[in-house]
Amino acid sequence: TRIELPRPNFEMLLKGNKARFTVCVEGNIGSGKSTLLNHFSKFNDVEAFQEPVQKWQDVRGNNLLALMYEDPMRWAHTFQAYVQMTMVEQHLHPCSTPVKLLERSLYSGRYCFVENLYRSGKMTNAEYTVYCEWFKIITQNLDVGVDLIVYLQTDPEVLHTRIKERARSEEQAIPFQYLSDLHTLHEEWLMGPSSSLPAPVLVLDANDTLPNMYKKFEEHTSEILSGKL
Ligand code: TTP
Repeated sequence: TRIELPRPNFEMLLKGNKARFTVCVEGNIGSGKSTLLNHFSKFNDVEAFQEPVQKWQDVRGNNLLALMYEDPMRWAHTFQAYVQMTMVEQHLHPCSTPVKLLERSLYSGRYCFVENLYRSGKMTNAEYTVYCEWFKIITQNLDVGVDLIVYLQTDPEVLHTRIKERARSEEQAIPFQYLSDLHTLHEEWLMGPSSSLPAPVLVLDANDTLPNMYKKFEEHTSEILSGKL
């Protein structure tokens, strides 16, 4: 007997999708991505998709984020594979407005976090290869393009203080070196002569106070809402 598998109704998905362009917000841990998303979600034309950290903290009772920080050699690949899956969901999710605003993307998982875990020996060559093969299949076959990247560029020293202040329990043992390595990879990917950039980059200095950040968001509203530099 054949099992009837449910099939996605692509026509419905396409009809439900009104997005004309996709903007994703990138930046190191604690750089203020959620603040930017909250600010722009007030606009009628924007639907903002927050990163699903809560999902990573409770995969049928398993806190994958905590496991990854406690024992990266054992859990980094499982965690990043799951992050990649939830990112695909965000990219493909129908959007009810012209502007789709994403917190992070498939690409920072690949070029910043996974690259860092591999280079620091926390992912084996086999794990890295499997992850990258999935990434390639996804990016070559699914509609996961972005039109503009907003990069919240922040010094790792500033982030270290902010992360301690916000006290997300899983992150309390993050060493300064980890933030500094992630910073280098964000810079390599977004500021260098990169062949792996999916879209043009708007760079905002995000070392500033909150009121000053809101001013910068306002100054750059037209670029962010038009998806163009
Ligand atoms: P971030 O994606 O940097 O989100 P954030 O909440 O720090 O953003 P902001 O303060 O700018 O609003 O990271 C969330 C947590 O998940 C953080 O502990 C890093 C971790 N993480 C990975 O380990 N691998 C990944 O691929 C991603 C996307 C996050």
